[in-house]
Amino acid sequence: MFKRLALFLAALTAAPAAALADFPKSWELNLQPPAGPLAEQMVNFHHLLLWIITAIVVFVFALLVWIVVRYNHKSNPVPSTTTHNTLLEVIWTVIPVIILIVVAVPSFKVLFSQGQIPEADMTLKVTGYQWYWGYEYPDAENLAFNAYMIPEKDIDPSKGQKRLLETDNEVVLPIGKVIRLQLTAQDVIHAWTIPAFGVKKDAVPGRLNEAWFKIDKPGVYYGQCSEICGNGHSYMPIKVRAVTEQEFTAWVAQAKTKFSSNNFANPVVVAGK
Ligand SMILES: [Cu+2]
Repeated sequence: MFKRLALFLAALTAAPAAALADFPKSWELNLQPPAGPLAEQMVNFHHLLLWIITAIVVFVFALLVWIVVRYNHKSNPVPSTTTHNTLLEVIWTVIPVIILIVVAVPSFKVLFSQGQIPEADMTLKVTGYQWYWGYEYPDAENLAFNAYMIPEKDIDPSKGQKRLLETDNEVVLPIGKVIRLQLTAQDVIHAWTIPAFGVKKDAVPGRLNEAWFKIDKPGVYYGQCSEICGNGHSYMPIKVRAVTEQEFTAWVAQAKTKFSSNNFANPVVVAGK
């Protein structure tokens, strides 16, 4: 039985094949395959925890079974009256401490690599609105556009379009680049999330939050607003298309013309004026 369980866990923790579009699937088990270093770290940490938890559960369950079988009223009519055992008490204090250290060290590593933004190759500014997202590319002459969800009645499944996840404008980003994310909101708190990138950060009105990610695999990635922000909360998905650098440059050139009439990029505020 343990062999089976180990096989099952091994299957769970094995890296799934690279997917070209990462989105939630029916009856999905496990996390979405990571598309970048941050998500990879998180998934590895999750798997480490899974093994530790499984070992603890198996050990405690075996102890319980042993106690029930060996020390029930019938097989052990005269119970022991022992109350203290120094060695045992030291062991059951020290071992959990060691387990906690083994968990804490990699957990801080994951936390620090999320918090410390490496030198960024480009910036993407995201603004949350009730109920859509605004995107700005400050490095591309403030290229700016909004992304609204495509309503269910206009979804064409034959084109591979996904209900509640498709947007009218896609966020296009280059692979292999460190992307700094700047987040804010205009009305209430929203949260920008792409599970495959390992990014989830609140977009708060009046504040500028920062996060970063790097995408290793080209493809289409989906996420959703992850902060309950009103009755349109479930209708502000995020769609990112990760492309090569050349494709990205070509897209920027084309997008500048497409979105040239947009003028909602943040006005420059000069102190004292
Ligand atoms: Cu929202």
